Amino acid sequence: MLGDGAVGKTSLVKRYVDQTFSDSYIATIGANFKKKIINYDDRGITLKMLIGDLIGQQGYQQTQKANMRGAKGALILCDLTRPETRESIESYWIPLLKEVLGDAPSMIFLANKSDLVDMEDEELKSYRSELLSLSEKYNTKFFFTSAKTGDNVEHSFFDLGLLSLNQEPATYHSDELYHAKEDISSVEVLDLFKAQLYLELGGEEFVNPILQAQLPRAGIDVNNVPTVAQLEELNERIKEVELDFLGEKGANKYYFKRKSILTKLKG
Ligand code: G3D
Ligand code: MG
Repeated sequence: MLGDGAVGKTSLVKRYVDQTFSDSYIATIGANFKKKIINYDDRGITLKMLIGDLIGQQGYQQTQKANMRGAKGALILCDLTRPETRESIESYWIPLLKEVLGDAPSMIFLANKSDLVDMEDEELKSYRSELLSLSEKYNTKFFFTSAKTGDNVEHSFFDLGLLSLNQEPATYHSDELYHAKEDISSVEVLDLFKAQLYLELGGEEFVNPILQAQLPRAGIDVNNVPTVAQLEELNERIKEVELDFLGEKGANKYYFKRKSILTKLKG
């Protein structure tokens, strides 16, 4: 767990391992270690994860480096209410991690305390786009997390575990989906539709038959680039399917989320 002081490293580990959150802040001196077992049932893998929660105050480099040794990956946190903590990811934490682990460490960036900010806020939009370009630059991903509500906490450790095993995380998580980049191609839209179904239904084996049936009905052939009208038609058709197992309310919710993905389409 890396990141400046008070970004929420200790709280996030506590939330993940002990399922608790407390508001009293005691600065970590040195490092604390906790264990967690993760079962990747679909891959037949059980991972025993040792989580090192390090002192975040900059300057304690010897302590920090000593505790990074042997690590298989890192969650690097910043605090959504303090933009300067995001800047230290690149100016301080990545260089330090690379010194110890070599050029391409497994890492995921976390923007923590999402419960304290309004996600639609203009300032937040620029924060988000900074994070997006940071994660693209380092060929990884980021999550908005909250140790208080637990939002995306499981996803973060789950995916870091996979990266540490040199395994590709399975698919998008909801955060990336619904905060999709602007100006995406129609193929990317279709890919996100698929990812959304995957999330909602929990696996390829459920998603593929639905798409196999619905794509031709919307006139989509995966060998050709889909048109906007075809994607809109597909959205309608997926909604029909979802009505069956989600009911009106649930089906509508996802229908509008996909519609919002469609608005990101280039042109
Ligand atoms: P650190 O280990 O990175 O130094 P801590 O950070 O986990 O000790 O957290 C520092 C402060 O931020 C604590 O509050 C903690 O409760 C708060 N905090 C951590 N994560 C979150 C979060 O997701 N949401 C909110 N609202 N607060 C969070 P205090 O008030 O004791 O300083
Ligand atoms: Mg701490």
